[in-house]
Amino acid sequence: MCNWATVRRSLSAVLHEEIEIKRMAYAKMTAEEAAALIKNGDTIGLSGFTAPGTPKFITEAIAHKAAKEHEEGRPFKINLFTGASTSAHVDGILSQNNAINMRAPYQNTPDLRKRINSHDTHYFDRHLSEMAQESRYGFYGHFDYAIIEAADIDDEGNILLGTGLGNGPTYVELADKILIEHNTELPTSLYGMHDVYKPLDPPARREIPIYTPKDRIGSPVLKVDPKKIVGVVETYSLDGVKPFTEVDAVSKQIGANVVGFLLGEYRMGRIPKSFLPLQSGVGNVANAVLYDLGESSEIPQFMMYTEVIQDAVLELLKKGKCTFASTCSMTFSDATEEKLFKDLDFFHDKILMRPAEISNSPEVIRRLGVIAMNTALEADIFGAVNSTHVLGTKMMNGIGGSGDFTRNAYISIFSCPSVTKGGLISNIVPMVAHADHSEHSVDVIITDQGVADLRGKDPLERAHLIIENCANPMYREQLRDYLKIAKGVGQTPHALNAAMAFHTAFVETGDMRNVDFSKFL
Ligand code: 0RQ
Repeated sequence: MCNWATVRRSLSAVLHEEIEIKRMAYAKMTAEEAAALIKNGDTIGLSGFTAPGTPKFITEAIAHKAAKEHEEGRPFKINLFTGASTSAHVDGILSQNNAINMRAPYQNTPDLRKRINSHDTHYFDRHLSEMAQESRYGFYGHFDYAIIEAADIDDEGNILLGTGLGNGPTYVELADKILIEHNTELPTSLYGMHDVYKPLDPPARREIPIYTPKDRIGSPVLKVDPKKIVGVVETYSLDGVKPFTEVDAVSKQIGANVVGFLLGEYRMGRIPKSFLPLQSGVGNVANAVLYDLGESSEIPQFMMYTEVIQDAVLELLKKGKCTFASTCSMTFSDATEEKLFKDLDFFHDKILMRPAEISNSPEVIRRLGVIAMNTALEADIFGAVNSTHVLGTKMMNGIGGSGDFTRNAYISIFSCPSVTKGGLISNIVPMVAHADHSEHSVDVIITDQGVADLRGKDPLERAHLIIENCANPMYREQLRDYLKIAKGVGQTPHALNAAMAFHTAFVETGDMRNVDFSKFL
């Protein structure tokens, strides 16, 4: 058994020589030396969730190694498993060098997106809550290495993690060998902000004992077998997350509509007086919604049970509007990350980082009554949502955690602009070209035009609400025409030969407004 008091003492002594001496127990190496250990075909699991907590230097060195191997005519690709998306230091540079054979469960970099869509890289996007346990079940084969970013490590294999956890706890258990990136930019006073917990697997699985977002159930450090650690690379870097762009008018309007909807629910008593924990996806709209919630004097203090907290949340915590955030990662821009580190004493007991299978646990999400707010690429008139495939075929990012939260939330909200590309694309379509979230899981659709509350509505009622409240006026007539073509056949009327007419109009003419339903009448 580990003595946490001793661990805490040794971790907080990082500035003293004592811990430096202890760390000598592990082989110190450069990122290049670490990369030299990696062989073609190796399977690697990384710590982290989005850029935070994700290694940055060894992966770059692996990319350079791949480039050299390719130049010399030898194959070199790795299989790469993470918690979620990574960064230019991982998916970006590895994809530029065509060094990824298999990738899961989520990504968001343009270079990797290209490799996936051109079949250079195999990719499967998985519900993020499932990745760790499925790796443990052996679904994804043998893990050769885990690469973990650490704020500190002691000689007993107790790792103080960085600003994101992901599936690190599972990957260190499964991998033959562990490489550590010891990032000295990360303050050791992060100690106490992690809650590392791994559930037992079936048939031994018990409840995950989280009853409020604040509940701590695991360990403040990740305990690994020190004999597996084959090298420690000293690094120094912030996470490199870009700041948000100025919120545009459309995002502002969506944010206002989301807040208006939540306020209405609150006034009607359908959200309890003490409010409910919020989950918010990533991106500008999600950030705008949170800022707006912070501005509303009627919305009471709330907590978050989410997978990612962005810049807005730090401000809400500072103001006291958000009182606690349970998350998998602190996806802050560098400027906000610096603010956090400077004021860590204040934020220390207000943020808890958990592994992805806990931050995204369907069991906990359902128990806590989380209100989920995610972004759609497109939604159809009956309420199905496409989050992943542009025009039904091209992978954008992946399902990420949106499915974990949507399916299990107290209320599941999807928002998106009513049109994209200056109106060439309607984000409300007759039938989604790829379905990630069915109408059974989606409760509310919100665009800049308005709100469609789908709860308790039958399919035709939903269609009318979505067309009249959420579709852009420039597309409403065509959507009404589509319903006429469908002629009320069946409970969920579709004209199967015309269901993709919006998408085909875009593919053929570059503008969905050119949809011509006359041939179907
Ligand atoms: O294209 O890059 O060429 O400008 O898609 O669209 O409006 O910038 O939206 O960045 O908020 O991302 C669903 C992708 C939205 C994201 C998605 C084009 C549009 C633009 C991006 P450009 P925006 P956002 C938490 C939960 C799944 C995972 C998830 C996502 C680009 O939110 O990946 O929710 N979600 N995880 O022009 C064709 C349409 C389009 C379209 C937009 N209908 N057809 N192109 N675009 N709508 C996070 C984690 O899980 C970690």
